[in-house]
Amino acid sequence: MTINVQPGARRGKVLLVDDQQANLRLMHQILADEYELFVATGGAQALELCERSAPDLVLLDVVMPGLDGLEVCRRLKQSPDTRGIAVIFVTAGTTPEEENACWEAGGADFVTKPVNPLTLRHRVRAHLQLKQYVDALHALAFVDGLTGIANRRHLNERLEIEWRRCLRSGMPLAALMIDVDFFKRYNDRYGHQAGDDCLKRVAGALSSAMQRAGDLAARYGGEEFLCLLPETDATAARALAERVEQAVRDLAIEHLDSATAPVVTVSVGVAVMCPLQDDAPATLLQRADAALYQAKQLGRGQVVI
Ligand code: GH3
Ligand code: MG
Ligand code: MG
Ligand code: MG
Repeated sequence: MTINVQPGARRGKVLLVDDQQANLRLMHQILADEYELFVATGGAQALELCERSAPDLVLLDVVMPGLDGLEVCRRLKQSPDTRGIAVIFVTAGTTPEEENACWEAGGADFVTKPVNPLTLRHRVRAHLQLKQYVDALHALAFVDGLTGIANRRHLNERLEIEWRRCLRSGMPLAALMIDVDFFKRYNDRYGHQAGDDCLKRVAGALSSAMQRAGDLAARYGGEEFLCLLPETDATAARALAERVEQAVRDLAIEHLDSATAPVVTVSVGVAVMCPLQDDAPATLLQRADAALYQAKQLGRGQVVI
């Protein structure tokens, strides 16, 4: 995630959704000079574009055949990946009930048809600016300042969400607790600045090793990292842990004071649980931490599950 607190610095991405070509053309004319535009003629296509193109804002028709605008908005607000997209309804329905349905579905605002070009421009501008501020705050609150990956607060939030999801589905949830080996010696020999650079590169290697959109790599604290892997069984979790361990080795960051290898290595503790009603999410992390302790005891630079 990029931190961008300067409103207007980036061209906003706006998705136009309407089943009537004439409406799409009109909105396109009004906004094309200011924004990067995407167009969908139905609800299903709109959802697909939201996932693929990650627009900042959607101008959403309410009445459409198939998936209508209200349902599209509800689905966008349900998914963590698309929840942050601002939705402005563009609607001919102006009764209190119709307006209320737009708010209830999760809309940020609405514009009435026939569209007044200036109103549309100003509403879009205002909501995009608001979204840039929200994104910037989100980045400050949920991203680790040194490495740029998720921080512990972000991890804890996602852990709660994924835990509940797995509780409902009965699927396993896996966690990798990762700790850099002999990192105190690394700092002592190469300096704190080099230590920081090393942590950034390790974080980059972890992020790259994550394969699925739902996987999360986070800085847990100091030189410890945690990867959360939803719907992942022990076999897959072990495979990923081995890959992570190798990926850090392959960075080939010199560490002549390490007792495992002349390069920076990590120890990885793996835990996999099918959440039950009586367990708490923290149990998963405790088990991963216990496995990590074992990996350290066994000589470091290895995976224990
Ligand atoms: P082990 O193999 O048992 O994990 O040994 P270790 O030396 O890695 O573990 P220990 O917990 O003794 O030391 C962790 C070190 O990590 C000490 C601390 O100064 C360093 N550290 C923690 N956070 C940062 C950071 O943000 N930047 C730098 N450069 N060093 C950090
Ligand atoms: Mg329509
Ligand atoms: Mg440690
Ligand atoms: Mg360590």
